[in-house]
Amino acid sequence: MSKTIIISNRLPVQLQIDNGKITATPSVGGLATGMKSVHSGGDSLWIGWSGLTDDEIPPGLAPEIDKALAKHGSSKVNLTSEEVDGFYYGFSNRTIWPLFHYFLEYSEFELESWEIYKSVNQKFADAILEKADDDDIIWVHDYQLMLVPQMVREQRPNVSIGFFLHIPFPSYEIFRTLPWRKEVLQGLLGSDLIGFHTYDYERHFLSSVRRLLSLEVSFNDIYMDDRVIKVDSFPMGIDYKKFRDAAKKHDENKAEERSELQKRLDMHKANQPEAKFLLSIDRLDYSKGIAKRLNAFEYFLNKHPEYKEKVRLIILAVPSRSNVPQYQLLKKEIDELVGRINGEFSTVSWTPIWYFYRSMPFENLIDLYTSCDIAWLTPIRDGMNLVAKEYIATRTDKTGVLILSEMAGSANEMNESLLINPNNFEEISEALFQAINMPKEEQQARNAILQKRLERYNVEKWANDFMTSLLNQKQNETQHKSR
Ligand code: ADQ
Repeated sequence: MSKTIIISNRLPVQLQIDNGKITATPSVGGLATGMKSVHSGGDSLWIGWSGLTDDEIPPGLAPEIDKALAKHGSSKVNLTSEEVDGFYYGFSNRTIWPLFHYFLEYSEFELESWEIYKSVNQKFADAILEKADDDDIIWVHDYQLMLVPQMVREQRPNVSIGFFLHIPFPSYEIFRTLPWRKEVLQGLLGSDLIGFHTYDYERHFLSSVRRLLSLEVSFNDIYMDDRVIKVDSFPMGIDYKKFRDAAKKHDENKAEERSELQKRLDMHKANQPEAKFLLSIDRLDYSKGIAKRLNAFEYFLNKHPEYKEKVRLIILAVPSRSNVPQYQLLKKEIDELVGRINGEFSTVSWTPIWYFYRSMPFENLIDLYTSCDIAWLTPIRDGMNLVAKEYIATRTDKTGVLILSEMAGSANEMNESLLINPNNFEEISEALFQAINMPKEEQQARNAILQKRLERYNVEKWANDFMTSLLNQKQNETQHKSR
């Protein structure tokens, strides 16, 4: 019987080592939840890095770790700290991430980290090859592993391989600047199916394939040797029910069950019932446009002084990649901006920005989503942006306004929100004004449509659609070969 092998940089399991005792707990992230329907039972295996480098694993404990992971259908790829530096912090996050998000000036082209990226991709491919049979289905995730499909294909020509990119695929004019552009495309083309969040990313990819590899492309099929590779878009959804149920439970919480954060939010709301809470939640990443958003907030307060003491911006920034210099600089810039804006506008009874630099437990995310009147998300580029979808899902009474950058993949499916260009402060300021003054009925009418869509195209549907398309593609390819 064929099995499914999922492969991603990180495993969907958190490891803890306490006095030689190992515990493995499943992660709660979007990908892990979304893949639940695919990664279930004994016929599926997830391969990835455990998050611990070789020198962080206490001697003799490796077999115990393997056993703990096996209980969660997972198997680890071992990486040294040099490999993590070159492959993850280096090529993945200093070359591909900035380039694919159109931050060309941040992208470093270093031969050494490219070489490590290749060798680590080979390690992941070898881990698959060790476990895979010819009739297995392999689903490779994201930009850290773009060479894996071809590496597996070379050794197992008949296996079924799907690849999904979680970040944007840039236009040809950007992609062509990468010194190893052909190798990356060839790596991806080892797949039978290549999936993107949006039609635009798909189009950009096909254009690069046509122009750099001169392959025949017809609609969304690529012809290479005797193979046909399908390219398609699969917009990722959220676990709608999980967010919905959590918000309903939150609504029913008695006073003593409320979190400290919720109590604070309630207190401020009671003191200033007419004040509006704006919310933004992102990883601290330059692609998310946090600094621009702060500048736009300052612009708004200057343009509409009547809203001083009447709006409060809550910024939740999750620490991310903090040993990459660009991220350290960004952290400093945001700290300074928040300090300056709060210094300029605060009064004895009002601080315009509440800034949290940390990860928060799920319950507190729900507190914020359900308590804030407006979600304000301004990425400069974003593959999808799930926070926008999560905010809408938690609005049980259908109130709330979403202001969303048109540069986020999710903007394609969220036309009923207020879409803005994150570089246009005038437009953002108008959207904030509109959001603050939007009648309740209008909010509910917009959100009713959005919620219906999000409930239907949830993360489980995303995973199932991809798998169905991969299976169909294999059949089409077999027919193509026998012609
Ligand atoms: P990310 O860039 O991480 O993902 P996003 O899609 O917004 O961006 O997902 C972030 C997730 O982290 C959300 O599920 C959110 O709830 C959670 N989160 C955010 N802040 C948190 C906090 N402070 N504490 C705890 N959890 C927090 C990449 C791409 C995106 C793409 C996804 C999925 O960059 O464009 O949407 O993958 O493909």
